[in-house]
Amino acid sequence: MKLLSTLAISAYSISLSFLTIVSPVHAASQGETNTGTNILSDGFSSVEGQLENEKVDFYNFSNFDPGKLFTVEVNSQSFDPLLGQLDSFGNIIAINDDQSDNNVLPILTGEIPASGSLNFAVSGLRDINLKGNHFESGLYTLSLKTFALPSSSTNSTLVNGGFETGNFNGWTTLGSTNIETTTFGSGPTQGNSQALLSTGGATFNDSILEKFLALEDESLNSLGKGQVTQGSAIQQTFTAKAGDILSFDWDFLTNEVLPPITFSDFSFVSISSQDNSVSSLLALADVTDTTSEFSLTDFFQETGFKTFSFKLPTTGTYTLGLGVLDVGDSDIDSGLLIDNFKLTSVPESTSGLSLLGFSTLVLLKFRRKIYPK
Ligand SMILES: [Ca+2]
Ligand SMILES: [Ca+2]
Ligand SMILES: [Ca+2]
Repeated sequence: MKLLSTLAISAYSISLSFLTIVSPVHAASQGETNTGTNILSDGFSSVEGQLENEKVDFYNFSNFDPGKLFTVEVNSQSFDPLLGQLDSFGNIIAINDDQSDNNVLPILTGEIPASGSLNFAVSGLRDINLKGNHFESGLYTLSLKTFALPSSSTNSTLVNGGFETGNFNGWTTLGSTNIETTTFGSGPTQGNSQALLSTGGATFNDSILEKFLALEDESLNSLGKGQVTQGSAIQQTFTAKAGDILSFDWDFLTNEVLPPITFSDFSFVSISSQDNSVSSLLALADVTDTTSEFSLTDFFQETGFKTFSFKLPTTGTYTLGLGVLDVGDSDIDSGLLIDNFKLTSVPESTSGLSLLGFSTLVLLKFRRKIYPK
């Protein structure tokens, strides 16, 4: 309700050579709906607009809670839009033309700044400098959603590890995440459902993902794959016993075709324990690992499914995170299929032997990295 009473939206349009205010400044007050502006519920607003060719429409949304996250997107049936975010001085902060490799509608995400206000520009395709260099026109809807950074509760054990509920029950997600079936073209490895994380769609930048997964600042860049731009992640917090083996199946997919190797999108896993005895972040695969296999999915290439396993050293609460990231730029999507998450209890006396039964090389490599000291 706070949003209803304080949200203010203003809109104006700029042509190539001069500034014209094409619609009066909107100031939404409680219980009032301005023409074309719908403040539907707490955290969600939408504005109907009409773009003219060689023009750019600007919007200001204010009085939001700083630190909350936002997703803003433009939908149009009649033209190919582009979306920009500007700072309070009018400098371009972010531009998106197409939200994914197979969707030309734009989407932007981020954190609401200290000012509590957000500035957006709607233009036509390829007008990346917001100068009105386009010949697109027609009706569109600008939709803005704000929400708090999702946080997870602790499950008594790992739940919904195969996504057979058909949703993310038990998990917490941030970004572009979907449940997929066999029609996707690869997997699942267990049951009928699996999860797909993607770098296309409503993805978030690395610092927001690090906050979401309780990782240190810059830790995703520190994996050495290049400058991370955006991605998606899921996590689950659960309790486990000492010696339990956590395992899951994963398949990294990408449309990135080498070269250039600078855009080495990759996927990762993070495991941490509440007692800090485990604090681990590992790359699962990057684009260089996918060249050998042609994919039957929407992606060009994939690694094929592999199994990751990890022995949990102590009884306690663990948080498991997984993600897929764009590197270098925000173009050309990559994805991560995951399924069959399991906690396997192993009797203490046989745990060493059983451990070797899992993908030994992978496990030894990970253990070395996990216990660096
Ligand atoms: Ca577009
Ligand atoms: Ca499954
Ligand atoms: Ca990419």
